[in-house]
Amino acid sequence: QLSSSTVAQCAAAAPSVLSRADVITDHPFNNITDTIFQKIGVNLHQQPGHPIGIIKGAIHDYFDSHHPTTFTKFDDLAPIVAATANFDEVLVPADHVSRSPNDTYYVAPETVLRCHTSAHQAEILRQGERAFLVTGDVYRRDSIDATHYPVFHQMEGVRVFGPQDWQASGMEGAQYAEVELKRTLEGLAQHLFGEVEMRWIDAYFPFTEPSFELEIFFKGQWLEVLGCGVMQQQILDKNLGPGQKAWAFGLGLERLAMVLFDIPDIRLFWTSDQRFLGQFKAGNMTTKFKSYSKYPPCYKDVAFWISDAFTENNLCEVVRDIAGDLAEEVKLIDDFTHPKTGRTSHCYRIAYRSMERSLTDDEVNALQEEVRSTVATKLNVELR
Ligand code: FA5
Ligand code: MG
Repeated sequence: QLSSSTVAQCAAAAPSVLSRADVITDHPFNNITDTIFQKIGVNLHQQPGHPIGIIKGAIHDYFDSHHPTTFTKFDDLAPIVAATANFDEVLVPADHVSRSPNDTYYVAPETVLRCHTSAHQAEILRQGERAFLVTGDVYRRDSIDATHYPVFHQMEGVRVFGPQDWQASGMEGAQYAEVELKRTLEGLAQHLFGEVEMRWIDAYFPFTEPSFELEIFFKGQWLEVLGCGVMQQQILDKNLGPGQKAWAFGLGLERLAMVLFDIPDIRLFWTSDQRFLGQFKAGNMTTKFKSYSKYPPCYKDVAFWISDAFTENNLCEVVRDIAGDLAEEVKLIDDFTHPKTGRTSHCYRIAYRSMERSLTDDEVNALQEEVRSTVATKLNVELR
């Protein structure tokens, strides 16, 4: 038995050095860019003074001090996983959109950058763990804005119950798990935020039933911070044995940190600027981030006739690979279908902004030119 403060190591612990050639190959299925490769191994969640590390620590504290069960903690599992672990073992249907290379980063057809920490549920259940927390970096091809980033951090929690747990309560096992899940997560939200407005939304995940999302009211809108539910029986039966019930949750650490510390833009987590990092201290939950001078954004539009194969995620990837964190937002501002030809034109507005300095016109124009020419050659669209 590991003590609750020990972070469990496991056979799949991340190698300290991954070479570019391990991740970016010329396999036709490979869709990993250098921008993404450079994030692997940074492990913000392992830096105790970084907001992501501070949040992880606070959640660990909550489970250590407010929950009767001892949760085994994993935070060093390699982000490159078998596609079967990421999808099949958590019952993601064969035709589910998340499997598409438009949404997920593939190293090869059988290997992906995990798109959620749920990729580790089955393997850890097979090791016989009944209560565990897994923290790690996860990767998704996604849109670009203040709350979405292609690399972010999740924490997965799983808690298994046996009949002795629910029989005394007079509830069915599944109901007991649901009640205990919501109590645990509401308690967590209160531990992190004190009084905060929150609401439960019905949701769908292939690996839980029923499923829920928790939203927190932040800067005038509801922000989804986690997904959870009662684990599908099949996953438990197969990996742990029959007769048990369990809950599981997966929460977004950036989203929680943004609410807790008042961090306005998800890109800030990746900066090395001491004006950001210097504001946070290990164990300190009461920091409110003070924006340093915000440099002005620069907007550039690009319009083109799309083809059937066009996707917004592919466009965002092109922009991100060229502009990196200088790309603040990519937004569709016009969508027009020509009445005669039936062709569709999209116009996107790209906001360029640095969190660290003023961008020059020349610099932004050069980025935009490169975006335009890459869009034209790589995305098979016709510029207007
Ligand atoms: C999942 O990833 C499920 N695996 C969660 C889960 C686990 C459900 C166990 C049930 C049982 P979802 O895609 O909604 O669900 O992501 C979970 C959380 O990650 C979100 O609530 C949000 O807080 C965060 N998140 C999702 N996409 C992004 C993104 N692009 N950038 C930052 N945070 C994100
Ligand atoms: Mg969701």
